[in-house]
Amino acid sequence: MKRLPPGQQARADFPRFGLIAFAERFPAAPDSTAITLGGDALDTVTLATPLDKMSRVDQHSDFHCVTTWTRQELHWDGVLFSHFYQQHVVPRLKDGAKVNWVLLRGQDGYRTILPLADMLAHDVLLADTLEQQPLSVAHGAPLRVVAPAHYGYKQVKHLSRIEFWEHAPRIKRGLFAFMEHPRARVAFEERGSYVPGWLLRFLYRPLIQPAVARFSDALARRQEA
Ligand SMILES: Nc1nc2c(c(=O)[nH]1)N[C@H]1C(S)=C(S)[C@@H](COP(=O)(O)O)O[C@H]1N2
Ligand SMILES: [Mo]
Repeated sequence: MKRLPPGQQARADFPRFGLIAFAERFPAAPDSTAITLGGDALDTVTLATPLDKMSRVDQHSDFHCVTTWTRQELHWDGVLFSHFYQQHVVPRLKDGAKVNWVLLRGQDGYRTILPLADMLAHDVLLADTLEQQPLSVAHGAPLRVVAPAHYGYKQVKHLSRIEFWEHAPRIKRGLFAFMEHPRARVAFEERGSYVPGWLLRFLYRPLIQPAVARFSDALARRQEA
């Protein structure tokens, strides 16, 4: 077995997971592949089928959630974000536009930011299959970000909108601002802000089981309805 990053513990399954507030939120259009591009670097445009005809890559990688669980060896398929950026974004950039930050938004209202440089890394994908099956609603249908060097909370599911900004957009989290790090690199244990990563391990671990239960109950209820 590969060594795990600092503070992580392997689990055998791959649970549907996230901030509790998102357990009951589902994508409005899990079959729509449309992505809207926005931000101050270009004029807003919606691409109906942005992945069509792009060359595909597959990837085996480990998935690390900030709450300390890791699922090893997932098999994703999709397109490289760097390729997507070259193909769909660069030709649309306004003259003199500077892009330093990418804001990623999901159909469920979830959002987060990453530096453009991190998004352009060789292993960042826009993935639409997992274990050779189309992405399920549980794991991010129709399309999600896969960025294995970053904690799960940067890997937006149900991706519907990508924005390109010169300055970092503010993600308002109020009292919970400590739960957001602008980069969230797993190797550096960048779990959050203001509080060291090793300390957050112990704060987060007790939250895993209740969150897994909430997310799986909500999904079961949705599938019954
Ligand atoms: N749209 C959206 N993306 C999201 C989340 C979410 O609630 N909504 N949760 C994040 C968190 S904290 C984690 S750990 C992973 C969980 O991915 P999984 O449900 O496929 O295990 O999704 C991330 N991306
Ligand atoms: Mo997470």
